[in-house]
Amino acid sequence: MSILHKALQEQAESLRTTRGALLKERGETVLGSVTIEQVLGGMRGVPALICDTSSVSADEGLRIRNIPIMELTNITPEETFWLLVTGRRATAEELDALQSEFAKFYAIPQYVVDTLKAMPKDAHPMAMLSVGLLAMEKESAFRAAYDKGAGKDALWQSMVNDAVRLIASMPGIAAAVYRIRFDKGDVIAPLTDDQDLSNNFAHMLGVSDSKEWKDLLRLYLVLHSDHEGGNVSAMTSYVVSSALSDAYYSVSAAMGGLAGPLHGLANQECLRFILDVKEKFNGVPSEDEIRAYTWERLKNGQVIPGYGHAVLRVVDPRFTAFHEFAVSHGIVDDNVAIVQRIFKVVPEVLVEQGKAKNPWPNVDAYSGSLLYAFGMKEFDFYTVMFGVSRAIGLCSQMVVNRMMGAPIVRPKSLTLTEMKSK
Ligand code: CMX
Repeated sequence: MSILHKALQEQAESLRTTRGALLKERGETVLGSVTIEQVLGGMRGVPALICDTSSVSADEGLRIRNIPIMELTNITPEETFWLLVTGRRATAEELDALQSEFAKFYAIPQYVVDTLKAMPKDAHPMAMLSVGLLAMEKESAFRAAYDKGAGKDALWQSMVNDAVRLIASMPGIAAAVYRIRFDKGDVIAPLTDDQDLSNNFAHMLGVSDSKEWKDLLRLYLVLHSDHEGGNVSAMTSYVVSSALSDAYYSVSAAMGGLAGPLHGLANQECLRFILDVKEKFNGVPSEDEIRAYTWERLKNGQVIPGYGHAVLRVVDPRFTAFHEFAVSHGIVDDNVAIVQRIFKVVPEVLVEQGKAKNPWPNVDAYSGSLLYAFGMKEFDFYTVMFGVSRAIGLCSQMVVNRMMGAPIVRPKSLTLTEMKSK
C-alpha cells in the first residue's frame, strides 16, 4: 500500500458514511428547480453534480480544496494532485514518496510510441493523445481488480493506482505526440537523476532547457489541473467512470471534450487570433486598431477567443497568474504585448455589444502566447498541454467519487413534445 493509499484510507470510509447519511437523512432536500431555459441552455447552473476537489465561483474563480488558485501558483503538479485528492497539503515526506511513485511511470511503454507513430501524419495531436491513453488501457489496475471481483468499496484503491500511473504517463505520451507529430526527432527518455514531473516533461519535450521554461510548465500544469465538476472534460470523465469504466477510458473520452474549440481548444484558437492580429497589423496594433478588428469579428458572427466564460464573471485568476509570470520573468514578446493590449480593449467592446455575460478573459487568452514565446510554436499542440494538466484533476475527481461510492449517472431526458406540454 502506497503512502497515498494510507492517506486516503480513512477518508474513503468517512466519504461513504457522509454520502450515506446525506441520502438517508436529507435525500428529499430540494437543491433547486430546473427551467426549460436551463435544459435547452446546456444544463447551465443546474446543481446536479458533486465535486469535492475544487470549486469555481462567478466572482472569484477557481479554489482548489477551498484555497484560491492565486495562493497556489508556487506549488508543483505533484503537490496539486495530493491536495486535490486528499484535501490537504502534503508533507515533505509524502511528497517525496509520491514523486518516486510517479517517476516509475515517466517512461511510457514502447507500444504506445509505436501506436502513435502508426497514426496518420496529419492526425490532430489531441486525437493522438487520446489514442495513446486508450492504448494504455490494458495497464489498468482498476479493470484488473474489477475482473478479479474486487468489491465496490475497495475499487477506489486500484483507481488510485491508475490515477498515479496515468498522470505520470501523460507527460511522456504528450512529449511523444509532440516529437512524432511535428518531426522533432527521436522520442526522448525521461531523466534518470531527477524525479520532478515538470522537469521531466520539459526534458522529454526537448523545446528548451531553461529554468524559465520549466517554471512556466510547472505553473501551466498547476493552473489547468481542475475547474470543478461541470465543465465538459470533467463531466465527461465523471459520466464515463460512473459506469465503472477505468481511468484510461474516462480520461481519453474527456480529452475528446477538451479538444472542442469552446473548451480546451480555445487556447489554440486564441493564439491563432493573436497571430492573425499581428500579421494584419504587421506588429503590435494600437488600441483603436484592436477595437475596430474586434468589432469586425463580432459582426461576422465570430467569437473573441479567450473571452467569456460559462461560470466566471470576473477576470479569470489563472489569466492573472500568467500575467504575473510574464511580468516577473520580464518577457518581452510581441504576442504577449498583443494579449496585454487586447485585454485593455476587448472587455469594453463585449460590454458594448451586450451579448457575452462575461466580458473578461479566461485562462486561454494568455497561455498560448507564453508557450509560443518560449519556442513551442506548434499551436495545434497546445490543447495537449492543457490535457496533461487536466488529467490531474480528472483523476483526482474519479478517485474521490470512487471513494464515495458514486453510482452510475443516469439523468432523465425529455422529447421536445414532452417539454412543450409542461
Ligand atoms: N466573443 C463573442 N461572443 C461571445 C463571447 C466571446 N468571447 N462569449 C460569449 N459570447 C456570446 C455567445 O456566443 C452567446 O451568443 P448567442 O446568444 O448569439 O449564442 C452570448 O454571448 C451569450 O453567451 P454566454 O452565456 O455569455 O456564454 P456561454 O456560457 O454560452 O459560453 C463560452 C461560454 C466560453 C463558450 C463563450 O464565452 C465563448 O465562446 N468564448 C470564446 C471561446 C473561449 O474562450 N472558450 C474557453 C472557455 C474556457 C474553457 O472552458 O476552457
